[in-house]
Amino acid sequence: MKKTSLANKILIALILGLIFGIVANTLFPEALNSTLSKWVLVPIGNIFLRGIKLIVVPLVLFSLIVGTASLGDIRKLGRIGGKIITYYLATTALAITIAIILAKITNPGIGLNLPKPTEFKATQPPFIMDIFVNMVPTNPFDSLVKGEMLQVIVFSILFGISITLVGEKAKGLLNLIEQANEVCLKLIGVVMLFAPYGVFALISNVIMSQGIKVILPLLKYGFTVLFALLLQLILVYGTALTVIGRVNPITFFKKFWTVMVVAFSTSSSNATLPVTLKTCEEKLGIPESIASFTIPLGATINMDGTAIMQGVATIFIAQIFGIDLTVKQLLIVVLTATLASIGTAGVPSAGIVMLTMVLQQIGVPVEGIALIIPIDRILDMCRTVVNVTGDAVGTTIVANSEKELDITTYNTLNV
Ligand code: DAS
Repeated sequence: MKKTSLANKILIALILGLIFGIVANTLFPEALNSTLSKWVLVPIGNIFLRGIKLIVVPLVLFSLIVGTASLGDIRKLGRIGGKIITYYLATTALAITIAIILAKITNPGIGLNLPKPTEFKATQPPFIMDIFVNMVPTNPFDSLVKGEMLQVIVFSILFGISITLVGEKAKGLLNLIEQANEVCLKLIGVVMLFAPYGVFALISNVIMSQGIKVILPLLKYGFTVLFALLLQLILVYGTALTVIGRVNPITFFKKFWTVMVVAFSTSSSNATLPVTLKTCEEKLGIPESIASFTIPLGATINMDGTAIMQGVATIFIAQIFGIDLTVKQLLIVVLTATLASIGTAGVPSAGIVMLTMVLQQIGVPVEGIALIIPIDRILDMCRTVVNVTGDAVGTTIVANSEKELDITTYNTLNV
């Protein structure tokens, strides 16, 4: 009998998880659900999440050093860095614009009219410029231990550049790091064997605990976000792959959907990073030297899905407090949400934390966030899919623009 591929096992686990979650939420007594969740689903889900997270820091460190060093000359690094950062900023700004236009059409918050709170009890979000200043680590070992991804990225890129500048004398060190990177990639495969169980546990636990009922009152807000995410996925990425990347977008999504399932079930770009890298290099024909530079960078600074949520949430919360945002305030939302998505960590619900920064910049009561938190878990799963997909789309486009995309591998479906 043909062995079921891991991808199919993950899809089956996703479907079974959704069904089990709905059945449990509808038919099982609350006591049974909480026991199941506490003793079975949460532990299994957390083991899977921790399993993939344990690889993230060493993988980003080694893959970025290898990626930066193997790009060869600094000029090429600058060229690729320039291309990918331009793409990331452009698609994020486009994502927020789509989100704001859609939210102004659906007006999700009109009619709820809550009284404006007297004072803000906002958690103090980081000052925008601090995000850029703090990117440079004072102690890379401390950043590695704490898993501060932006700082790990900056250190890895600078270290990789330095290896290139040292040249032949650092060849042995580079080989060692390349071997460590290979081991990390193999370790992903080992951990991913547990993925079907982890995906089942994560999905069924969220649906079992949140259920469909919690979504109803916020349906309009939720569907506006979901529709904007869908537009970004199909319209923006489909067009970018076809027109700029000059590759078949259908092929891309046929090969990338397992990564999207992992992103959906983990709600974490960081946790999905190992699978994104492996898929880009083995299925999409993207050279390691490019993917290991652009994917970790994107997982941390490129979050189109998060920017969409922040755009729609800002309009929604302003409307529920009867605040009509001016065009100037909307432009500030575009800029702030772009920067906020750069500073958002690739972990569950990080986008909500940074949303406080966007709301404060335009004087909208932060308390409104409490309304959207109940359905944010489900939306987080969906926006993480867009975050991760945007990274891989940009990487595919840049690889092809550098004439380094292995188009045969890309076009071969059963790779
Ligand atoms: N869950 C985050 C991620 O990993 C995004 C977010 O919270 O908005 O991409």
